[in-house]
Amino acid sequence: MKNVRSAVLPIAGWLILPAILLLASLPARALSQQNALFVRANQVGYLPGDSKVAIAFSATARPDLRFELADARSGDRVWGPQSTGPNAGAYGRYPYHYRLDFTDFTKPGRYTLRLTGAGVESLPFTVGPDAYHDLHERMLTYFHQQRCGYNPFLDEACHRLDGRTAYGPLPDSTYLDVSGGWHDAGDDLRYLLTSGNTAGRMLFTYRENRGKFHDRYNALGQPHPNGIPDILDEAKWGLDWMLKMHPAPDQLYHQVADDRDHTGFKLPYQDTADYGWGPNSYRVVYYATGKPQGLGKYRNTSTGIANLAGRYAAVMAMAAEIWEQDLDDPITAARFLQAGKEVYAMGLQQPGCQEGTPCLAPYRYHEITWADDMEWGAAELYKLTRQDDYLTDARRFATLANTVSWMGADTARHYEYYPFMNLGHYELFPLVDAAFQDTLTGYYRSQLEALRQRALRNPYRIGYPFIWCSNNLAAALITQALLYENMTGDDRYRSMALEVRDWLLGRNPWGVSQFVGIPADGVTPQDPHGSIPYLTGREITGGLNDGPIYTSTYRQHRLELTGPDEYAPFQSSLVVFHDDIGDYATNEPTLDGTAETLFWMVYFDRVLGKK
Ligand SMILES: [Ca+2]
Ligand SMILES: [Ca+2]
Ligand SMILES: [Ca+2]
Repeated sequence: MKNVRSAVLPIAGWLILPAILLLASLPARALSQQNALFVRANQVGYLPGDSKVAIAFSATARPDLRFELADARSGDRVWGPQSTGPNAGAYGRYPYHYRLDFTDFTKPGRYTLRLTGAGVESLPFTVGPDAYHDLHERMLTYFHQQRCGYNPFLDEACHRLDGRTAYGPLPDSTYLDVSGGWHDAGDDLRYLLTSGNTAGRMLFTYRENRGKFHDRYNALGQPHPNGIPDILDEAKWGLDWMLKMHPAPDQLYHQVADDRDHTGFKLPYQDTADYGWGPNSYRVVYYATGKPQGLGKYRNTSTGIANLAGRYAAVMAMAAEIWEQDLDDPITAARFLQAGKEVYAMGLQQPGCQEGTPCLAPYRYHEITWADDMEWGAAELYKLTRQDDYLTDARRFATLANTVSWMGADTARHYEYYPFMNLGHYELFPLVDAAFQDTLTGYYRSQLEALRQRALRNPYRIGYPFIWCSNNLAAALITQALLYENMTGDDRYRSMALEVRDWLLGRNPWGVSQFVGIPADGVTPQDPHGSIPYLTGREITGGLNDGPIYTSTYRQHRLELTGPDEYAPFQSSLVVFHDDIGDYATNEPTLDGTAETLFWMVYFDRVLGKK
């Protein structure tokens, strides 16, 4: 969840000068808008077989514009010049956009894209089968610095007194050991809602790409190999915490701490937030009652726990299979499977959604879908147990989950349709007859088609709404398009997925990759919102921002930027993005959004890249 209140207080001294600084520091290009001409490409690059479309945009019509590719080192032209074609339409504040298609260029190398004779050039990028080489391994270090308990990035232990219970079957404030897991975003809360999905995305990514992961770190995230793929070490950190959140066969806790956390930037091991037991002391752990909760001014509208329970079951079943088969650890595997079965049964008893629990502010994770999660859980449990009840359930929940999604919608509440794509349909697919398989692929196709229709309306081919965490939607859309292709052999949505991938990696109005530090030599977020990057000054490599947001939504939150906006020429009345530590709406990396990208980062590297 967002570090909602910390954003308003940092660096008071900077706030005195913004007008002067803004004028002084705006790039010269902003001061001559009439002649403004820009080009954007994916900063990481393209596989040889990818559709490859860069974007040029301009304040004025450029009917004679041409473009070419140059060798990044020598500057020699290697392809083109080629006509840019007609104006692809307005976007944001620029009325002219040109789609620069160089799909037929496949020769591996490092290149830039130049607007011929205009003195405008893209950042360098790779074309080649290794363009995505090992990016996912670098991204895993992001999760190290999110770890609660022992944090290997800081080499410090935090929140060792978590927690004391609320709403639980035991008396209020009973001590329960729920240390571990991951902080949720730039703050120090921990949610089963997002962490369960994060562990699930890691296990899914592993299972789809067995044998393709490095071992450079141990279980604690220290740089010593331990014989276990690092993606499984990371997942295990979350799994162990999830087991603690399920301390008895019929009990489930879902959240540690609440928005009282938002007292400003603080290192996790020096947590000044006070939950009634003094600063840097015990924090509250919430039981999943499936009913409205809130200890302060605000309450949620929870109706059940099946969203959390279904995912919990899916994750534990996947873990059981991997620990048994790949790590030869049947004892741990049995523990995972037992936990999964128990929590799944709790989900059957309490259909509906457990939302995040607010306290002082109304903001919360507002998930309303649960059939998707129960479908996923039932499908995974069936794979391990072959008990018919699970398959019957999975089919029933699949029909219920259907096409319910943000895909194709203009807007949605915060995490309303979570996770942002339903893995349940994909996991159920191999378990059912051909007719039901057609139904499942039809669900995916109808969602993707709705997105494609919307995407065709703008030059970037972006069909998702710019609600809060738009990058999470983008990441999920790519996953779904690739999985649909796996299921059907139908690649009609691949190019849409690539356009979205390219947006995330810098082919957007601001020209900023949405991943901190990826690529290493690119233009990436320098001032992400979060305590650790702010207080240590260190790069939290791999973190995916929450991303661009509708300007109207941004204004509602009345955020204060802490410095001049270096991307001011690219903000518009439609959508904004700020590389500013004060902007927790667009520039705060998130645990689960980052996890969602792991699957396709590996896919572009180890599957499509090696074809
Ligand atoms: Ca390892
Ligand atoms: Ca859901
Ligand atoms: Ca900045």
